[in-house]
Order: sequence, then C-alpha cells, then structure tokens
Amino acid sequence: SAIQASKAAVKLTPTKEDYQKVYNTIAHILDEAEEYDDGSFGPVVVRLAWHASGTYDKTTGTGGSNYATMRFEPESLHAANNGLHVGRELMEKVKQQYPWISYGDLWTLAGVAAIQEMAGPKIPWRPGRIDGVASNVTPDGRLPDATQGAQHIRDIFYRMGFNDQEIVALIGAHALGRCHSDRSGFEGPWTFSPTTFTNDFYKLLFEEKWVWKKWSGPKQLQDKKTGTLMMLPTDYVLTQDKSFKKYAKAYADDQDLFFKDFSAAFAKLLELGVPSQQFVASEPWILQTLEEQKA
Ligand code: HIF
Repeated sequence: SAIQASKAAVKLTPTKEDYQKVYNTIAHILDEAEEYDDGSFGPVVVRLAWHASGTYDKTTGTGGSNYATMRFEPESLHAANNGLHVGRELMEKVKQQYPWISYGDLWTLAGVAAIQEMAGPKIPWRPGRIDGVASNVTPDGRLPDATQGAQHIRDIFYRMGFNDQEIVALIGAHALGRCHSDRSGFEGPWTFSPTTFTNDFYKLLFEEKWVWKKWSGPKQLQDKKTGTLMMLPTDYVLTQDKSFKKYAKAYADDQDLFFKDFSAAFAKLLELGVPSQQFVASEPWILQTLEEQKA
C-alpha cells in the first residue's frame, strides 16, 4: 500500500532495541574464534575500542572515539595499532548487516559487548558518534608506550582527563587477552583466564614474584613460578608508584570495587571526544548480555 511504501521511505532513528540487536550480533561473532588465540575475539575487540578512544587530547578536543579515524592511514598503520585490523575486519561484517551504525558507535559497542560477555561489569553506553574523514586522523604517539614508567602513564592518561584512580582501574583490563610478538613485540597473557574479566591482574601482580624475562625481545616481566604469565613495564609500575599502588591493592582485595570503578572509567573512555549534544540519549544505556536475554 501507499502507506507502507511511505513508511519504508522514512528513515527512522534506531532505538535501544536496534542497538541491542547489533550487540547480540557482535556477541555471537566474538565467540566464533575457534583456533584464534584463546578462543575469543573479545580481547582484541576491547583493545580496538580503547585505541579508537584513547587518542583523545582534552586540550585541543581532538581524537577520541567520535570519528573512528583508525579506518584511515596513517593511523591504521601506527605501530600501537598493530594487529587491530583483526578487530576492524570482524566489525566490517557487522557494519554490512547494520549499515546505519557509525563506526565509532560500532567499535565502542563491540568493546562493551566483549567486556560484558566475558563476565565483566555492565558498561553504560549510548550512541551518537559520527564518521569522520581522513583529515581527522590523530598524530602518532598519543597511545601509551609499554616500555615506559609512571611519568609516561600519567602524561598519556592525564591528557585524556583521567586521574590516578581511574588509570589504575582501567589497567585491570589487562586481565584479558595477550601480547603477540608479531604485533607489539611482547609475548604472552597476563592471567590464566584471558577470556574472563576478573581482578586477577591485580592479584597476580601482588601475589606472584615477577622477574625480568631473559630473551631478545622488549623488556617484560614473567612470573617466577610458572614463567607463563607476563607483565609489561607499565603494568609493573602499579606496584612501584605509591599512588598507583594504593588503588591496585584495593582492587586486588575487592573485585566488586574494581568492577564498579572499571565500569565508570571505561564508559568515560568510550565517550571521549564526542560532543555531548551528539548523543541520542541524555543518559547512557545498559544493554543486556546474551545470557540475560535467555531468561
Ligand atoms: Fe593494553 N596492551 N595497554 N590496554 N590491551 C596490549 C594488549 C591489550 C598497553 C599496552 C598493551 C590498556 C592500556 C594499556 C588491552 C586493553 C587495554 C598489548 C599487546 C600492549 C603492548 C598487544 C599485542 O601484542 O597484541 C599500555 C602501555 C597501556 C597503558 C598502561 C587499557 C587498560 C588496561 C586502557 C585497556 O583497556 C587488551 C584487552 C589487550 C589484549 C589484546 C589481545 O589481542 O589479546
């Protein structure tokens, strides 16, 4: 009928339910990893969401998740982004199914889905990012260098607008995933359960004895007991710097506190660089896990 035809022509604003559908599609894809790494694309997608957001500079208001500039060279080729083509290509499949979503919304939503599906805390999220152009790419050097110390971590994360407590809460995400010698040069996972979100990163940091790995690769630490786990110099600094250590110990002792603080800090990270008037909802949404939707 004419009414149906005109309805089809109207471009409706996607609803929370539409984004929940995208979340669900992403969640299923994360699980289709089989032989890849530890059997999940979750960790690499969390890293994609973070690297898309962590270029933010509060002084100039540039960078952040708004324009999804990692789609363009040279940002896609920045050494810090090595290996993230894996996440970007996975998300391309989702984009084909939901062409109306912006890349910035898609990548950040994927980070949320990955954390929630890997048993992490709920991450409040809302859409509104728009696709930018190649001239919006950020300069190299805005993402952290894992070989450095506390001063560098502060320089990088204060530039984004985070404080010491938020920095330490964020770094607990290294409970997930692993380093790849062909991407960053570093090698190995931080925890024994790299596809489950836990506070094990902090527990291991304090409970294990960490020694420098003897190898030709970049300086990293390994646990003395098994030699199978790793810490980056920037991770180990959380046990050395007085202010960082206080928070890291609190998160080692209290998983609920870590989940609460991580959720707030990661939600903040994902919104960096997005003008508030662009968001379609005044408050971020809580999307449901696949498991919750079964009930
Ligand atoms: Fe990472 N991070 N990150 N990171 N990161 C790597 C991998 C992951 C830093 C360095 C590295 C955060 C902060 C910092 C994840 C998530 C987050 C790797 C290995 C390096 C070198 C890449 C590879 O070889 O594949 C540094 C220096 C950071 C500042 C201290 C965030 C807090 C922890 C912001 C964050 O969320 C995840 C997940 C991975 C695992 C990726 C994978 O493919 O498994």
